Amino acid sequence: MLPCGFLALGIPIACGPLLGLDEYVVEEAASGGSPGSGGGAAGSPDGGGGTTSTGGAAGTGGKRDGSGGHMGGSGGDCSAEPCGPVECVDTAPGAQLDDGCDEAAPICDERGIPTCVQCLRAVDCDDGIECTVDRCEEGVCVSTPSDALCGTGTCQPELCDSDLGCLQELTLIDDTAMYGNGSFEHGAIDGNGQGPPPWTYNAAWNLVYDCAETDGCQGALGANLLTRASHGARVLWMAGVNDHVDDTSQHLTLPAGARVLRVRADTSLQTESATPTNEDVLEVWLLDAVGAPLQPTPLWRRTAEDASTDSSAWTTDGIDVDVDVSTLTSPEVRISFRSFTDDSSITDFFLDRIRVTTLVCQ
Ligand SMILES: [Ca+2]
Ligand SMILES: [Ca+2]
Repeated sequence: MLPCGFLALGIPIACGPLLGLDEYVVEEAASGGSPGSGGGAAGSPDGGGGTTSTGGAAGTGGKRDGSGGHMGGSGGDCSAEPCGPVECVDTAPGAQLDDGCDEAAPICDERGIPTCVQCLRAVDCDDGIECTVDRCEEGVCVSTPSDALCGTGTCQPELCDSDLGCLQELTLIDDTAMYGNGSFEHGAIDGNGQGPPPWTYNAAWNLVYDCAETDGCQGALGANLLTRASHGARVLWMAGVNDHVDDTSQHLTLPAGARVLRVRADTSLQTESATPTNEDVLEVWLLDAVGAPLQPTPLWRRTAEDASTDSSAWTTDGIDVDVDVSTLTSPEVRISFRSFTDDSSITDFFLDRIRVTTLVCQ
């Protein structure tokens, strides 16, 4: 270990890990008493007598008030840490705000060149969420959600959300007939613009098509760019004609304790023109039981500008949006997929594998 300086009576002060250990002990001790007050005169060789932790405290006190330590040492080698400029002084116990630091990084870490950090130990990083593992990594707090920690939480838990704590994710719509037929594979298409259930379709013609029978559905991009389903054989085919409004929706009953509604679907958005003058739009809305919007804006929105002019490929989870439902006054809602087209340049909005879940704490 390199000596970094000498105190008045020629007692060397060591740099690096040894000093760091001493300073660390001081930080711990400070939370139970007054930092820097013990151990006699600053920099005095009899302030503590060497390698005990109280001796370290004395040395730290000296450095803090500038009367001793490395910068003031006589004839020492100051080429090694912590001889550089300091940005802070450890003046407060534990994780409280030290001189020279701010709320974002309140702790003055005096191991090495004094530097403001978020934390020295994991206990400085408690985020108040029961199921996150809080660690201090090189002065920065890292909180990692752990589902395993939700076993005894206050919710009926399966998942740890890093903001909300332990939650259970319940399925409202998936690709099964029991849960909302989100891939449109179950039940009849009746030919009169309705079916399959339990979706409600508001359109003059069918919106669900079997794109396997014809080995692909032909949209605006033509016969060389046929569209198939992303799951099963059928797709929800919104828009596809000019001057039209299509709506596909389903009633949902949110379970008690629902905090977040999560809506996901695969998308294939295709258009003849992706210029701003093509005003075709696809939106996802959360509505109340009689169809009035529960939010001032759609949960999700894409236009013809977001659509492809040369590909019928699917985007997995092209729709992936969360909405806070914790303050809704009624658990009875509708999830609605709605398209609007203008009077030129055809756009096709294909959807499939719609999934809706809710994160619950009860
Ligand atoms: Ca499907
Ligand atoms: Ca258009």
